[in-house]
Amino acid sequence: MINYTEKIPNNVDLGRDRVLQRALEHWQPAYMGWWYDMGPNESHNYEVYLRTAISVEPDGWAQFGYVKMPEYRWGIFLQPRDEKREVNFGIHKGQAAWQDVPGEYRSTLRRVIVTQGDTEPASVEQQRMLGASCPSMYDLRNIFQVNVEEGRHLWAMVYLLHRYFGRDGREEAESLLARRSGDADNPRILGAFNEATPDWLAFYMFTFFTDRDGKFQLCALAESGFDPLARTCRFMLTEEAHHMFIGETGVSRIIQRTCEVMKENKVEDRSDVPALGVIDLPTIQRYLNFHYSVTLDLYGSDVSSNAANYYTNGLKGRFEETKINDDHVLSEALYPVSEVIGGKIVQKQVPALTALNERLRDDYIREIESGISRWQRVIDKAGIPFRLTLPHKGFHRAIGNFAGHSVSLEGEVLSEEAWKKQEYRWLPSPRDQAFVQSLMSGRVVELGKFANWIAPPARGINNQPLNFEYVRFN
Ligand code: BYC
Repeated sequence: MINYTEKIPNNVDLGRDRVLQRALEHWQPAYMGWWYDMGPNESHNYEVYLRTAISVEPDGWAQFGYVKMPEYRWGIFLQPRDEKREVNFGIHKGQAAWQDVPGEYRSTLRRVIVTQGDTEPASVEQQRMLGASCPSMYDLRNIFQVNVEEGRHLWAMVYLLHRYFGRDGREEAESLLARRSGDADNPRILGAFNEATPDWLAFYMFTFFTDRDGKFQLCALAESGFDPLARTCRFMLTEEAHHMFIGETGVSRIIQRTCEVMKENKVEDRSDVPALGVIDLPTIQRYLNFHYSVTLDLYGSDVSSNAANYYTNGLKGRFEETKINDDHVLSEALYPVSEVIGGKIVQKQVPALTALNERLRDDYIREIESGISRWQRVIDKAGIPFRLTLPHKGFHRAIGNFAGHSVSLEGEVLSEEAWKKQEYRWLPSPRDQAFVQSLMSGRVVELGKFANWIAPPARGINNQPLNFEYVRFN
């Protein structure tokens, strides 16, 4: 169980380590300052029907109730330790999992933890203005739930930095509150976390695509030989699942509403759809193309010596490492990666050890494909002849072997000029964005009411009805 009587709720017996406790209590007001500045805009007095973790056990960890977000009990929760856990891959395979940071891997581990930690406040910053245009109280509550949990994920990484990395760790923890998403001088570390999330379609796409990168990266880190990192990521994953649910159902509900309105109005020509106040399917496809391609970049270069070193040294594993049936050392194995040579995309085999980013990206793509087919079913059920497709892996990429090449949706290598001509057939144009935002010009918060452009969800939160007061504005 989690101890909520302390200033910082935790299940790591924080009270026994006074120095650490004081350091974190010193960071806490800085975190609150950041939340007041960069957390959801004008929300500090709202009472929100949120779930809070009460136990790290898989059953019954959540408790629901009204909370003012600045009073949310952010804290430090690790999955319980398995005394028999070992390092399961790389050159240290078979050793007892490390309870402390091995000296030689200190700076590498710190960098990975900082990169992970940096994404959490970044996403809160990206989403901070969306409350003003929410499509319902249900959706407003959901975005706030995501935001407070991302805040907690930041706490999770900051705990590791303070507990295991001394003074450098404390400095990194401060920098995590100083960088800002999209800031020209002090941006967030990874590309996608500096993009704007200007509207709710973008928010749902982000939670479907980008939070799922979170899932796969956390799964890889949950295999780490550094046990405290593995245990904290395991607990974070339970929260991540809900964020992806919000994304998948959010987009699905938008598609459903569009299809309903098209059928009601017997629309034949797609260009008539926007006039009906819903988002046309080609615009949804262009948003999908954008969020997918930007998220693919988050896996890093296709061939990466960093990734090989993380693996060899037992710091970051593969997705479901312990379920894979091989030597877990990868000294001989090969893996295919794509490359652009002479205007053509070709595949070549490279040492699997160097292709671990690509492998994780491929695992991710498989899961994305099933999600897209669930969205497609909504369109098929309505009998509308439209196919959602995933762009080619090389489309609109800025990191890895495809960076610097102009690849079409179908995977044709084009001249930059030819690509530019098609850009706004493939990616959201300023006009698309202006249109989507025009539908979301104000918030919808009457009990049980939903904006015209989105269908209600199948059920409410925690078995509450859809007309439940999920947020009290005071
Ligand atoms: N943008 O060998 P390379 C989440 C840098 S999302 C900018 O290709 P490596 C969440 C890279 O840092 C999950 N820079 O890459 C979701 C390196 O720079 P340095 C976040 C990039 O190191 C939603 C250089 O390029 N967690 O949790 O193998 C809401 C060459 O590196 C990018 C993690 O990412 C980019 N896209 O892998 C809230 C896990 N890609 O160090 C939360 C931790 C690469 O040479 N991070 N670079 O200066 C990692 O494991 C690795 O850092 C990466 C990159 C997989 C990101």
